[in-house]
Amino acid sequence: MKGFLVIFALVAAASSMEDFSGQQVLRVLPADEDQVNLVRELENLEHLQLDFWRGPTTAFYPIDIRVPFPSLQAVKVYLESNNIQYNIMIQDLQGLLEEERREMKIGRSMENARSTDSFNYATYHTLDQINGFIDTLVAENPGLVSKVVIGRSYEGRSLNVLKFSTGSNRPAFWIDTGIHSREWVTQASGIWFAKKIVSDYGRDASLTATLNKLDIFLEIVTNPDGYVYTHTTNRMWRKTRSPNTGSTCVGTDPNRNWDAGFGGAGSSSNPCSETYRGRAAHSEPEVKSIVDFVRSHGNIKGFVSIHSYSQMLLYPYGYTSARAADHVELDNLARSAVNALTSLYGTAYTYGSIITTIYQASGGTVDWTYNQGIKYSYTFELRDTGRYGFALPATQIVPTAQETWLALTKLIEHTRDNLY
Ligand code: BPX
Ligand code: ZN
Repeated sequence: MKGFLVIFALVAAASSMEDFSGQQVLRVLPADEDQVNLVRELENLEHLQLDFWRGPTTAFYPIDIRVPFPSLQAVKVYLESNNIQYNIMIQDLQGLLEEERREMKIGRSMENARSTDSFNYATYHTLDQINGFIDTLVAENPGLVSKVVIGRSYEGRSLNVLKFSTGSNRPAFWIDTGIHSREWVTQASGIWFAKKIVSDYGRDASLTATLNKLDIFLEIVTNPDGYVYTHTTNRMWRKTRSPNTGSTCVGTDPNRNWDAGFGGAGSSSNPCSETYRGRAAHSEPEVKSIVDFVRSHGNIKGFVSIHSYSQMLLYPYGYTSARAADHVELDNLARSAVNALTSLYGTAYTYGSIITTIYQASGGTVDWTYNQGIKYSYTFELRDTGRYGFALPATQIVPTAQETWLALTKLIEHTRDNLY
């Protein structure tokens, strides 16, 4: 009887999870704008259920599309008959995700939740495990780290922010990871950054000087409802989990929901779209909580919002092709941050304004923070460039976090040394 119940529980748990069997991720290479537009037409065919992981943008920029099995033949025939070049980036997405789950079970079985020293930074974790890590880190470092709850998610989860501080009323630097829930390497990197900060304080001269001048705020799971959903139901969930009136489609893109060019090009009014902007600016509690926090703090000098994938360091603007007033300074600092990042493992990054480097996107996080007067506003797109995309193997977590930290350090030091 007990054995039967265990098997039943396993089958039930497995069947509640979205199955990606037979699905592939195609990389499409449009040769001209006509081909880009032909691919755009696929986007409008809702019955195909395509998930655009990246693009479409413009000619020669690869477009990565997750294609459900029933649509695969039709999409391939469409591309071939229009002479559009493509290759299969991920042959077997379900196989990759099953490997990811196997690795998680093994990886977590080795750690001792009671200490951040025995935490396994090289595996992916659930929300409960990350919240446990946060509380343990605070308990271990009472004079340095505290937890600030800035609000509640749509489903009522606490929005936890780590505060690293050695004094009061300091100017601050903000970092968030995981605003798009499926970008798992970002939350995992956020955990590693938190441990790195407490390990370096009092040992590394530059980080110590930073924390004697600036507070650092770090929100690791910025979209907790989405993150839980990626573990329980659909590994490829990007948006929030708030319902939309008049639609059966759930969720808003929290990186199109900010009051900066809200509603403009590069965002969708369709609740079924992955870039749905929401019914109004700041409609999502996950976004509004940060807005309220930034406003009430009043002295945030640097703001970094971390995504994956594409290997890019981006700065405003995304909603307009107008140059930011600080364009030259932001660009020079981006170059120095990217050079530092690349120096560790040779990982190639591009950098520039959002609209010129990735694509036009309205209602994005750092366009809003920049317009609020936070000069050092940046977005990262971490590893990789599409070989694994959102299903980045856990073996790449620590190297990704390490190289990103070198770039982040450049941004933080420059902010520290150029307070305004
Ligand atoms: C990043 C910052 C501001 C506006 C857009 C971006 C790109 C980001 C997005 O479309 O929200 C891309 C991503 O990280 O969500 C997913 N991806 O393309 O890999
Ligand atoms: Zn993202």
